[in-house]
Amino acid sequence: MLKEAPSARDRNDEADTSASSAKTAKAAATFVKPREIVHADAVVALREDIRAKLVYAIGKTPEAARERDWFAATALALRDRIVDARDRAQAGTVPDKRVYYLSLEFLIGRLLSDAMNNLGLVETTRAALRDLGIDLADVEGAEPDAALGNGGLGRLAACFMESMASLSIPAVGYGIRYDHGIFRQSLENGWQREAPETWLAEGNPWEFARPEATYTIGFGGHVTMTSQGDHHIRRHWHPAETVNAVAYDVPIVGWKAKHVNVLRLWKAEADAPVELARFNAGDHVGAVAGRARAEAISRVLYPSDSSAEGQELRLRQEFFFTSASLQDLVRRHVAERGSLRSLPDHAAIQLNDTHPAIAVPELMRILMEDHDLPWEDAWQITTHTLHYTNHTLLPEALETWPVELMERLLPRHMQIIYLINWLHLEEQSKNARSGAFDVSTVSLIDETHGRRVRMGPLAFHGSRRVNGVSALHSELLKSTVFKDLHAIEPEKIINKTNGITFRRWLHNANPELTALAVEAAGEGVLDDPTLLERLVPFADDADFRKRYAAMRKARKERLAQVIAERTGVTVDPSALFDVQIKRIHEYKRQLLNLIETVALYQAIKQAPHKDWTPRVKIFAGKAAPSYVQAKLIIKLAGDIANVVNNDPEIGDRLKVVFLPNYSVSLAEVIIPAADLSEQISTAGMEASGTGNMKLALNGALTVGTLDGANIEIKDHVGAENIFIFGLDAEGVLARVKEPDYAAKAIAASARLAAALDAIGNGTFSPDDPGRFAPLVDELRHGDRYLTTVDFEDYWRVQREIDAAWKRPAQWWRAAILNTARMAWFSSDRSMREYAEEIWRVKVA
Ligand code: 26V
Repeated sequence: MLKEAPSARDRNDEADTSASSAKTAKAAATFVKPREIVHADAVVALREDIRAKLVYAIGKTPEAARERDWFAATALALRDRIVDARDRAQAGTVPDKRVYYLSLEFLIGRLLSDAMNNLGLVETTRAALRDLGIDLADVEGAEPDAALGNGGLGRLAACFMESMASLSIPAVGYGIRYDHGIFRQSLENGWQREAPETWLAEGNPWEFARPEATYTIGFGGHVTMTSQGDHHIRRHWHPAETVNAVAYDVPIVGWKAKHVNVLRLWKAEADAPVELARFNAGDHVGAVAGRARAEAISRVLYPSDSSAEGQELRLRQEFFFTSASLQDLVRRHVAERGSLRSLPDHAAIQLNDTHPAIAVPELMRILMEDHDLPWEDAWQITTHTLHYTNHTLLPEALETWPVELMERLLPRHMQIIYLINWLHLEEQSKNARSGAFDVSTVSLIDETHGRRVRMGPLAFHGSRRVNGVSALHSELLKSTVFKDLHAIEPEKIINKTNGITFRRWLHNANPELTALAVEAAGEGVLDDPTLLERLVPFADDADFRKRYAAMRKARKERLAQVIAERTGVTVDPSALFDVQIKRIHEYKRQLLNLIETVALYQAIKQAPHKDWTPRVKIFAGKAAPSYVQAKLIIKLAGDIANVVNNDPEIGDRLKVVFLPNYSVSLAEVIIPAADLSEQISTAGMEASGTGNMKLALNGALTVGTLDGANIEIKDHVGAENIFIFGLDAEGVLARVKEPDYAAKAIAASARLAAALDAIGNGTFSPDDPGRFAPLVDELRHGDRYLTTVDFEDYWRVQREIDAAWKRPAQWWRAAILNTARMAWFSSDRSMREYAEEIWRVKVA
């Protein structure tokens, strides 16, 4: 329940949510961009640099240049300034300790606004381009997203890279330079269609190719043994196949350009593009087949984050980038320090999920085979250098690899894993002799589904620290997936709640709100988000609330335009914008939201003259191409939208839109325009969530379950400024044990039963009445995600939200308090905690 706003008089006095667009356009114009002092000579210098890049690096005249060319020229001119900043800050210095962040995904989005903002050159660039007759917004729009990730895990890696640079933590991010990022989603008659994404089609002006940093990555082959009469048996891997990993560096500039880090992405290349012997023998096709096989490794990002499918190419990607990264950091360490024994003192490696977990045996192999260290020393170094972050508890997403595949692709690694496991189980059976401890529960090999290597336990056992990504998630790690390993090493699991970079998600995405924050809290708020707390008293200031609401209104008008352009649906910007944007997954329960939409539609139809709160339900998100139920949920959203949006009886009381091709840049448009943030996963299933943080920071009120970081958001913004509903994680565990819980929930709710009937009987799919039977049947007979169980409470809280929207003073008060109290969710805070408690690196 939202609290009363003390200075509120009556609702007409407040920033009314139905102000005319002319009025809000004027209000929007009164926002000034915060402080950048623009020096005329800096503008001229940048202008001439951009012009020179256009002419000499791109080879175009200003007259012939397209927006994409101006973007490349601008990026190149700014990249020079990033290089200068790096040389000013770091030239020739060797940091005491570096962080290596290994991630198969970096969901970066566009880099131009980040670079300009952190260089302090937003207005300078705008002015320089204006002199050239070019609009900065058009240039920004011409940058393709670097979409090298699926969702939360990849975006987190990108936020962390930006924060580490801003905190001057010496760090290298390691990943894959995919030719094709996450697929482009379009809707064909409401069905998701996937098309390849082509961000590199016109090159990448931010990157530096480093062909001198090339490593050989082996696959397959066999292992031999030698002994030099010292009773020390050495093993040698002779791969059957080798692929080159070539480095491409993207500089990441931190806030105020005080520090620059690098994101090093590996491209796979064949070591011999043409096998000459075969070519000369007349086998022209066979001579280039090896090349295609090698280069396939960095061709495309796997688009599934919902189930580990165990494909060989995926394992090749994981080993390829892990091995290249370890070889690179080992070489750097040896060059700088000589002995590898000091590796843990000067390097902290963070494994982003189990995707790089093959680092455990690969680092062992490099230390033993390439550097002749004995097993015990190699193990000591490995387990003091590696750290592992877990991002999911869902059993189907936990990686395991068939032993047979590992033996074929990585025979030496499989031997090392066997030995690690043997030593580990020996130790445990000694400890457990008295008790009834079953060592198979902590084994690195799962013998129950064929023989498979369990990558989570491998990463756990090989790491110094293991962390979850929210308080609840870390506790659940201890009591569920890693219960037995946790009992053995109770200090190993710690919590590091996720965060988001405020430079992107507040400064860049929402300059109008940033200007308000600066005005109320001072310029220091840009450096130190904890100063956002100074906005708290402004929540009770009617004039400030009015301006805050005007800011939102302006952003909603912009989003309404985007919605009209991309979906053809006209929405009223004064309606409540209710937003659910994230990957489509059953546990995230877009279906709960859609069933509530149907129930609301039916309720409006029954009482059209009631004083309904006008709502626009906005959905966006991609489904894994092989995830049949998720794709059907997208189709359902579209079918409901068609019926609801075209029902004259409904009008503007309810609109439903599904925005195609969700991306980082689309999120930057939607988030500042959201009034309500849907975070409605089944409790215990969303490890953290980070969209929840972006939306709350921008002042959307959350409707959510007690799951992931929602719990901590509630603790920070206050229980009266968030709408919590549904079972908590304990309640879920208890409820799933009750027989027929779904049938009982449906029987107890006529509203739910009617909504399910409508979906199931073809009300929204008259062309194919049985289309949604698979969704409805699953709810009636299984309902693994407790959608039916949480429905009534969700309906209740949504009606509470309807009522709250009609009290604008309270609504905007709560929104401002959300912005004011979200500072803790800055990824700077997350990175400081990792630095201090995991990596043990100093932060200035
Ligand atoms: C899992 C898999 C499974 C195998 C196939 C390929 C693949 C690709 C990615 C993933 C990662 C899924 C885990 C994930 O993205 N977790 C999300 O991590 C966010 C950052 O910690 C967190 O906020 C979300 O709650 C969590 O779902």
